[in-house]
Amino acid sequence: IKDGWFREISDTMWPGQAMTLKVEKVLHHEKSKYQDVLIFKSTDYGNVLVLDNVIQATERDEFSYQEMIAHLGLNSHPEPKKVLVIGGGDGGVLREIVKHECVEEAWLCDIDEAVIRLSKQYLPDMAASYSHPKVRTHIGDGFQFLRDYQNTFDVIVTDSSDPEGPAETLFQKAYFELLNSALTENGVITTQAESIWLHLPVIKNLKKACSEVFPVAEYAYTTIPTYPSGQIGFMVCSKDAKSNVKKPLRAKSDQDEVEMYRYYNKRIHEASFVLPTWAAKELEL
Ligand code: AAT
Repeated sequence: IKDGWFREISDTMWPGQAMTLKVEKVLHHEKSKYQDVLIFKSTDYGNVLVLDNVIQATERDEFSYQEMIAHLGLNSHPEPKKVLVIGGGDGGVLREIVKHECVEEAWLCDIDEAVIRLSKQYLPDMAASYSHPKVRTHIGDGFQFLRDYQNTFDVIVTDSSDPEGPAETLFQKAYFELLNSALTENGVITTQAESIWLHLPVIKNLKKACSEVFPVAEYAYTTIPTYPSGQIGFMVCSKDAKSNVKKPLRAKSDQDEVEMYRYYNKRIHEASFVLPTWAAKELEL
């Protein structure tokens, strides 16, 4: 923070550019066991969660990311009952998951208790679902956690930070193999899969790794002003070779959608898989 502005500089992940937010007040700053955790109140984006100088969520635009990473997967499964989030310590993805009545249990495994503790304090709308009766919380590394589960979860959402830092292993093929075996028969995953403007080679590798493990592996994206370049994507994968994740399996009426979602709807589900020509070409395998 300099002259009242937070600057998201990363010379390796987004060289030569940086999102800047005006700071009203620093609410909390600590070094947790795994990362530097900063929470500040911005002038126009509400409270902001920053890990190792990278913006993870702002109250103003988080719904576009949390809804899409959750509902693209959940609505691509016929009846998700047991759902797991890896990462996602702010609780926003959990909030979206428990909106689905068919879900009986929503588990979360984040590596850093500080993120959960501080989100409850400073990001109450995202963290509200921690008190939901269907929710179970674990603190630990997602990669290690998954080793103990086979044939258990219908949908797994990996809401992880960028590959530099504690989330590095969550972008590797061995991780997708663990996800695959932790899933039930026709299980579905979504994972944070970076921006086409910045990380096409990373996305290409992710798509390749996912396609080697899952019969269906597609990239979709959302728009979000406070993530680098305003766009971030997801890998959406299914164990069911016949499944078409590009179209929701379970769709609500327009009226019900307006009540349930602020960003997601059945048209944007389909549209989010349509890529600009250059990116589509790069991601052809
Ligand atoms: N919904 C907020 C967006 C995030 S949060 C990423 C979370 O992943 C953090 O809470 C962090 O503590 C957790 N995390 C990191 N590594 C691991 C791990 N190995 N196991 C479990 N949890 C982990 C993502 C924002 C994307 C930013 C885009 N630039």
